[in-house]
Amino acid sequence: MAVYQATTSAPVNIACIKYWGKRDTTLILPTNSSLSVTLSQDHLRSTTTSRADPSFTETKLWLNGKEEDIKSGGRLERCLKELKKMRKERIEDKEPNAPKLSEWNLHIASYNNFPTAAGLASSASGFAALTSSIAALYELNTFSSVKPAASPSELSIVARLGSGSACRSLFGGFVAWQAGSSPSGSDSLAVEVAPQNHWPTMHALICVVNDAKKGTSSTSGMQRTVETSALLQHRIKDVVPKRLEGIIKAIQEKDFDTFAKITMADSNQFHAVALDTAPPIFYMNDVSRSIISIIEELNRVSLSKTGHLVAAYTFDAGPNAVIYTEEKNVKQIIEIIVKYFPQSSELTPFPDPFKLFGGK
Ligand code: 2P0
Repeated sequence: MAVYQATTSAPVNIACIKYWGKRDTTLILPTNSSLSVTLSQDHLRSTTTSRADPSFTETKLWLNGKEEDIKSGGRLERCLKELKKMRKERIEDKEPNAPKLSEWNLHIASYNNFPTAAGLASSASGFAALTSSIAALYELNTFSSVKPAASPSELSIVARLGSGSACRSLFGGFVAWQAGSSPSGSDSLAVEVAPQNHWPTMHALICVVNDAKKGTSSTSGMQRTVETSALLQHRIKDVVPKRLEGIIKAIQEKDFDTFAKITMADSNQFHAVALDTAPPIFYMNDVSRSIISIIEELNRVSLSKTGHLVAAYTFDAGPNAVIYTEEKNVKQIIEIIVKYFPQSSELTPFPDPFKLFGGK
């Protein structure tokens, strides 16, 4: 008896131009386009195994070994429905011998190798791994040797139904999520801006300031911002389009100074719109702000000596910092961060406070 099972993994991505706000909360359509870097090392990944079997009486999901409820009409159900539809219409209806996997229940098990929901983008890698695992199980990416039944951008639409930022983790390297304008969401998808090997000297250092679960979830926080922040409207209309154009050009030209300037400005504006929300949302803490001061000072000195910046900080919906820097500066940045925030690895198991790990 054949076994139908697939395991894939997907990494976290860290946005340089932030997604914050939905124009459609069910289809997860954003109010602005965004751009991120997908980390390539093994530290921050979700790995998902999916199995389809005619004997399964219901579809079940385990997250980090614990069974989770599957909410009727929820995000996971929408992803599964879409993947089953693709399997049926693109493979089973065309190929009479293909097993009817779309009619069978699934057992899905997913693991994160890092803290869940600590502002380290666990939903991004989680829904990306889940989508790619079921796509592999359903042979959506391999069925035809001429053209896959579903392209990575089409699969990014499915991952987006699970969590907005997940669509960007379907690609490696530098990735844009185009907001799109169709009410159906058919053009709200991820595209590759440049593969990782285009700029192999680019590194991301993750400083884990706090790995506790965050206070205000991104999903509820961003809708409060949409409802109450006037600054968000200015950001959507007047700021993001120009920044997106600028950072894509900077990536294409491997212009670190422009990349860094735009990344830091966008992180700061994202936290400004969080503060402009009623009631206000605070994601950064004093340690986060100290890291900003350290990087700003390093850049000021470097700019006066060499005419170039050395690093860019960015913060998501939590206090943890991600520092983008080029390979030649990694050692200097780690040394200075560790000097200000000594590691205590013998006292705390992974992840330590202020733990740094590099990733391209
Ligand atoms: C981003 N964040 O672009 C931004 C920056 C957080 C700050 O995407 O409701 O977890 O599942 O679509 O994807 C967090 O939002 O929210 C996020 P949902 P998601 O990476």
